[in-house]
Amino acid sequence: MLAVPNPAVRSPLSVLVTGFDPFGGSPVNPSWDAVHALHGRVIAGHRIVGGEIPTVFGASLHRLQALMEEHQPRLVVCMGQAGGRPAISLERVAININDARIPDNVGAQPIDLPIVPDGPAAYFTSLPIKAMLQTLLDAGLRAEVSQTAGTFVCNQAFYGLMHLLGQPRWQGVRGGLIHVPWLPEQGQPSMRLAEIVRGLELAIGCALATREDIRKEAGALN
Ligand code: PCA
Repeated sequence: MLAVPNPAVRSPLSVLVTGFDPFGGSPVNPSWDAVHALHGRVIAGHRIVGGEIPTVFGASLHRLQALMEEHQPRLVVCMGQAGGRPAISLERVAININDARIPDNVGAQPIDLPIVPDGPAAYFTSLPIKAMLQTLLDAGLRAEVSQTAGTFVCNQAFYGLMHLLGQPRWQGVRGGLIHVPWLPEQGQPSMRLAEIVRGLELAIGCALATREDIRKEAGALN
């Protein structure tokens, strides 16, 4: 769970980082393990607040919003597992659709339903994903810009996050979604937890330091 509201460790400059609970029959979710490892660290003068989000349509968004209200972060990075992907995926776009391949953790399986009825078809991340990509590649980590976050709970949280961040009260707060590969014990392709944690740490540091993203085609950064 983490994210305990402890005034002693609260900082006016916080970064909210969320991970999802295990789903789809797996006993672990590396996104949560990585967030757990980073909770409480300070990166570029910002305290990292880690929170767990249920892999449940609707409830995940409510939890995310509650964490944002509680911690008033400057930056929000949602993390999720994308089994089968070989690299840390910096997600560019969230789309306004729930189309579940498998049931979520309470058995819901929405098909072709909008996340926000009458909302825009898509939102782009406000994270500097090209600069983050460059930082991760320079550190020798496998990383990519991804053009789809899927249509399951992670995309829903990402869309909901960007929808919220568009409201005046969250003006100036940036956010987005990062997908991570399986851990070695879950299957292949995989990435070790230490690499995922390092990648997340570097990505957050880069996002805090970068106001304007670099403008380079992703393939040119390799
Ligand atoms: N990955 C799923 C939901 C929770 C998670 O970690 C997804 O990509 O939608």
